[in-house]
Amino acid sequence: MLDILPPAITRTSFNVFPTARLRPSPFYESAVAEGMVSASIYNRMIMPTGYGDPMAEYWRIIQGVSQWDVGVERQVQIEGVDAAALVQMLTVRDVSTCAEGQGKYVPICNHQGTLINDPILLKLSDQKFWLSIADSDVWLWAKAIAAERSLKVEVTEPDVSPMAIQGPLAEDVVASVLGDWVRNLKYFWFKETELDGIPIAVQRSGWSKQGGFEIYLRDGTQGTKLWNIFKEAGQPWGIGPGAPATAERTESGLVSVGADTDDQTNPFEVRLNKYVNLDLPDTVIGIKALREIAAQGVKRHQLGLVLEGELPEPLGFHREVITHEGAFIGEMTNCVWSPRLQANIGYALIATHGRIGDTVTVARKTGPVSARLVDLPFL
Ligand code: THG
Repeated sequence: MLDILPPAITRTSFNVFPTARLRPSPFYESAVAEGMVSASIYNRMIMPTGYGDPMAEYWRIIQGVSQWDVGVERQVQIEGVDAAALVQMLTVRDVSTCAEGQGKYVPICNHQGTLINDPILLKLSDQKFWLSIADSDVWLWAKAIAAERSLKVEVTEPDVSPMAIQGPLAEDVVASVLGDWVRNLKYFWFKETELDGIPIAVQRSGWSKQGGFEIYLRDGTQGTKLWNIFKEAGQPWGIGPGAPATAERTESGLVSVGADTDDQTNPFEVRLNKYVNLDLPDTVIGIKALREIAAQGVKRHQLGLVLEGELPEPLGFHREVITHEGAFIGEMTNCVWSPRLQANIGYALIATHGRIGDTVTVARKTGPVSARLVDLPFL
């Protein structure tokens, strides 16, 4: 059994030059103290991606409990008498049934029906919402739409930064800190509360399929204190640092907008059909385009790839071309060694005539590699 994960595609050693433009997360000092060795840039912030022991970090998410600095998931706050109206204009999912204290996964499209973000919506009150965003400028987008449509709302980015506690033992850790009531939180539901004077919101969520919570810190000066409370409380369960894991999320079939999608990708192509309601009014941005796309039928779909070869070979910066019987059929958008499947796996964004069971060829940097198209999720 090959018990390693791939190194970064290009080994680098450099420091990030701090500027006022590149914002630190409130948990940045904690991530550094935990021994962060790699990071990515997300929403013009530094997102830790590794702490030097990729296998331990992977298995901690699958079997234990892992603590993540995901302060990069910024909140776009929409508040005012027209807040609910603006939120519905921004997402192609029907959010009229979202209750106070509930969260929902809400794809955002542009006017062409192209997916531009996939936030979690949190309804704080009838006139106050957060969009917990992925990596694109939803604040600019929402402010512009609000102004162009003369809506009575205030669109801001408040001082709110999530920290994730993920893995099968996360519930025990979070309950030990906050109380057994957290065990009754339903998926994406949340509660605003306080912990030792630190204002927080607690939600059952997180970018893995292993279960867990996110603690939304509402005072950026208290990041280190909050981190350490959970770090110490989690010791009996073996808590340790980690980050959103490419291997786990790929095995689990989660979409990474911006990585798995390009400037043409609509929600239907990446398996998000169930979050689109074509009956929503025309004021919903992108809904008219999506109705047309649905009527014409999509041209591409997202499938899994299981590649041949027994050595980890991650994707790096560029998508790789997929051919079928010599002809271009699509692209591989991510690729990672799966410790549980003992293979390189990835996603194909591929013409709809590419079918589950087909054998295709991926043009890798090291040469052509044979791969099988499979259904998602892998696990
Ligand atoms: N946490 C918070 N904000 C976020 C993310 C997060 N914002 C950006 C990014 N992650 C949003 N993307 C996703 C994508 C999928 C899921 C969560 C966030 C997810 N999906 C489940 C699934 O696909 O099976 C369930 C979706 C459902 O059916 O409701 O969990 O991680 N704060």
